[in-house]
Amino acid sequence: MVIATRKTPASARPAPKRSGTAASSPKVAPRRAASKGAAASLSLSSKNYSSWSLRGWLMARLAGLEFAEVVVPPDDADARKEILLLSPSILVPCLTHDGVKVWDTLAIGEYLDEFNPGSLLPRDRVARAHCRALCGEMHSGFASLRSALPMNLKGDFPGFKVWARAEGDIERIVAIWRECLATYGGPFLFGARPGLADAMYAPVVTRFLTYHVPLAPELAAYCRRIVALPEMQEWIAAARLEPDDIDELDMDF
Ligand SMILES: N[C@@H](CCC(=O)N[C@@H](CS)C(=O)NCC(=O)O)C(=O)O
Repeated sequence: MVIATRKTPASARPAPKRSGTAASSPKVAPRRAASKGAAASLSLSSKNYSSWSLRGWLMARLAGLEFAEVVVPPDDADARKEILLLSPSILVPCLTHDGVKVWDTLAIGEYLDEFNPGSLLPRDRVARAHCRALCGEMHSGFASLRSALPMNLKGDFPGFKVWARAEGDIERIVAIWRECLATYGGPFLFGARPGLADAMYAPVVTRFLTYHVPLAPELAAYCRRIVALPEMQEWIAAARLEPDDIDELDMDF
């Protein structure tokens, strides 16, 4: 079996500079947590198309976990099957760390926040409940947006006509982002540093950019801020290197 693994040595990279108040906040958990000596791996599929892979990967990076990527090759059916079977859900992402296997992206996010407390979830109980609620909303909802505007980082579709049903999803997401930025003061959804909510909504950000969804200036600025994160730049650069002729995958993007 061919498993493409790539180590992402968090400790070997310089701590990313954050914009706005992010770099100056002293009261947050260090982004680069010690890996506690435990080997970790995260299964992923296409970086161009797989929104769940992006969410899980971004969470792991934001939590400072050192991990190897186990990439599902699009063109090798046997290897693909074998990697997907590493996860009880037969889906990516699936995190393996310190004798623990965690699948399903939201569970991975919760696990990572326990690994590095405060790295992904707000420390305040009320804000944490709010964060969990809107991450849950992303996890279980917005089906119209997901099917009408699939993630495609290499795509660029100016003038794209958004299906009416997806408009409702977009309005709700705009309301969520507005409320978060107003309540917690930005520049990220829950304040100074990007966290679980930003990771959950990151593939929505890229969809809005890919399909040129018109946004108010402060929300367009939020989208630019997310794609400017060094982690996002790294992911997008890798997506651009993927072959163009990946067959349309039968998955929930
Ligand atoms: N609810 C799951 C959804 C995961 C999911 O749908 N993953 C897709 C990729 S985006 C998948 O693994 N599809 C199977 C495949 O790649 O063949 C989660 O939160 O992780």
